[in-house]
Amino acid sequence: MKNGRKIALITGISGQDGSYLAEFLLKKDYIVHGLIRRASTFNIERIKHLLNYPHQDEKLFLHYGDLSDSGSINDIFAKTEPDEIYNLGAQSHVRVSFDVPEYTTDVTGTGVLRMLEAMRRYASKAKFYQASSSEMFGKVKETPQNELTPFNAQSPYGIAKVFAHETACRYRDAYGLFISCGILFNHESSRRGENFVTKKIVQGVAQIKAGLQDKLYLGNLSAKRDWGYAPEYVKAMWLMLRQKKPSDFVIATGETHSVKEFTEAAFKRAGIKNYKNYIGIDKRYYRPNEVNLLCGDASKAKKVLKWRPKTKFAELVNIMTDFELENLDIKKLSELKNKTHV
Ligand code: NAP
Ligand code: F7E
Repeated sequence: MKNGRKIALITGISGQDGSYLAEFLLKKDYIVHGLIRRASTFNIERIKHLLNYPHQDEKLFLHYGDLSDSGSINDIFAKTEPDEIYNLGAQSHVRVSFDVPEYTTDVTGTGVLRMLEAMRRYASKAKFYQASSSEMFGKVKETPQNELTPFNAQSPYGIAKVFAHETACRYRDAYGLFISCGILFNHESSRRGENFVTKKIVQGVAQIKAGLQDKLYLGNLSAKRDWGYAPEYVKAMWLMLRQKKPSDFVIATGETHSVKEFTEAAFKRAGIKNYKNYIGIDKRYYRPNEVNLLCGDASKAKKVLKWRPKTKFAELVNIMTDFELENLDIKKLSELKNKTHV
């Protein structure tokens, strides 16, 4: 606490969730510290509007660090003295985790151990949120999946998240630390990274609508996901840290839809008929192991956190498609046209 204000530390602040969470906490008058990593281009597009947050000083601070570097993590903990830690940083792309498995394991898995060790040393009274994932369920053992469903991860990313999740739970038990894990199912928004399927589809639709692209190339259209709306999911993270006791919570809509359904709905929203004419299949986008079906049961979150998903599939597709159509930036779209997606 500083001058009666809570202090939050967010890793992954430059990502989709980190940007919404920073916004949410700043509105609640938190002092927010974010860990960013050095890149050849300054990568704070999603949070730059928060750097001059209105009529406040001492609101948002960014620090260079890396989840693969324990020295930088320890320094940030010691310097910022957080009350709440939101560990959202990760190499978060499942397909890419097959290409860089060791790196993904280091950042998405061992990175969490580094964060927990820093907490134990410098912030043992703080509350910690770990970004766990429905990818831990992998080839699912039951449907819908809840907090007790056994894990069966299928990718280096999923396996790293299982390691992170189990480590977080054991640190909670062993050291009596306040650590809660949110097992979040897919959640999307206009700020979603461009190489995740929903964003790729709506951007492709906008380009086709603008006549800049003939076809949208995708991978496995039959995979099914439980897609929710990211701004609602970051509120659930905060609610988890408001509880008397730490625990784990599934956050999901309880609906599952295929990639094909998402694609069809997005084309329809843009007023493009016969969407199949514009779709191509490219095997490059298939994964060595696929997770075919995810569908979450968020009953515990509904009961304990009083959290409910408001935005369901159809509205989510509309929000994302409308955003792309309204923000048609011809120059950017032309650049995108030549970009390789995964
Ligand atoms: P995202 O948009 O990919 O953001 C990932 C963040 O992690 C970015 O800020 C990224 O920084 C940072 N990061 C990557 N490597 C790092 C490293 N070595 N050290 C420090 N920071 C690093 O992911 P998201 O969708 O917001 O997801 C947030 C978290 O929730 C992730 O842990 C993800 O695995 C998990 N999750 C996401 C979903 C989902 O559907 N979105 C579902 C379940 C769990 P740069 O900007 O520099 O790349
Ligand atoms: O793939 C299929 C693909 O990359 C969804 C991350 O946030 O959610 C996300 O992981 C599905 C898969 O997300 C393409 O095979 C078809 O079945 O959008 P995605 P994801 O792998 O579900 C979980 C919960 C996380 O934790 C992760 O961090 O779509 N698919 N065609 C495609 N996927 C991509 N990326 N590109 C395609 O062209």
